[in-house]
Amino acid sequence: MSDDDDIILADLNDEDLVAQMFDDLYDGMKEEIEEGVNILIERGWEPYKVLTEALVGGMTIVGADFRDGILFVPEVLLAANAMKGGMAILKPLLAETGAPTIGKMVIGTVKGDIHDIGKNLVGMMMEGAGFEVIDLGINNAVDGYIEALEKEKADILGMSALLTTTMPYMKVVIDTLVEKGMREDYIVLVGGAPLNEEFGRAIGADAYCRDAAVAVETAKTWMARKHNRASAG
Ligand code: B1M
Repeated sequence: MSDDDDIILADLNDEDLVAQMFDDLYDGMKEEIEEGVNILIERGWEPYKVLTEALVGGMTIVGADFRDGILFVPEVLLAANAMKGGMAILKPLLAETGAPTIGKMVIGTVKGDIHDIGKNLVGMMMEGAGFEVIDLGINNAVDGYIEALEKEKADILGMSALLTTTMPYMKVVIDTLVEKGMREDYIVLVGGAPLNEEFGRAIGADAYCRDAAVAVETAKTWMARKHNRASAG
């Protein structure tokens, strides 16, 4: 991509600019993404269109290649960071225009666990896919999750655990949701290296997500089901 140095983004037409932004996002070029976003906004693009067509479109390619083992964590973190740069410009504009988000997720690493790289990646990819993400950080006790779910009127609870000693805490959170009669109000997705599908099922989660790309796809699927249920009922 050495030719990229010679490309003047402002000289490209919209279609070529978006294609170039896909490449730049893939290559984790944050400044170029920020510049591209600013150019599209100056050309009169709605912030939501910039988000979905230029950023989410690019991130979909990154997510697919991550899932297929073509891209690895460092590259995805760079792409996510570039995306965050673009999103930081769009965030206040989106808030002004009231553009719809696909859904709202509260996510956090469970009590006793301070690993947050994977959770952060999931949060970024979810934001990239158009979800609003409330990140509770690390070492979250059940009360913190429940308070946030209620306060934020979230659709999805995402929990992360990287230790075999902390993953059982996810069941504590889900059991508490059941006890409080709140379990059916939320889609519960879990992830983290030591988990697997069987564990996800055993603790009563809706789905285990192997990685960030799967988390995005799973969240979209479950949100569509939720909307279908709501419109049927
Ligand atoms: Co720790 N650590 N660590 N560690 N650490 C592991 C997890 C370990 C497997 C290393 C090993 O021994 N081989 C091991 C756990 C063993 C076990 O439980 N059986 C371990 C240990 C033992 C420990 C300590 C106990 C070490 C010690 O102090 N003696 C300690 C525990 C601290 C604590 O939490 N209380 C500890 C500390 C640390 C650091 C602080 C040094 C650092 C964390 C830094 C940070 O996160 N800011 C760290 C790191 C970096 C690791 C390894 C090397 C890498 C984890 C990582 O970031 N992976 C890890 C070894 C490993 O996993 N290979 C290890 C990259 C990340 C992108 O992947 O987190 O799996 P991952 O996330 C993926 C998916 O799992 C999924 O999507 C992500 C993106 O694709 N996903 C979700 C994750 N969360 C999700 C949530 C979702 C959906 C999907 O919600 C919907």
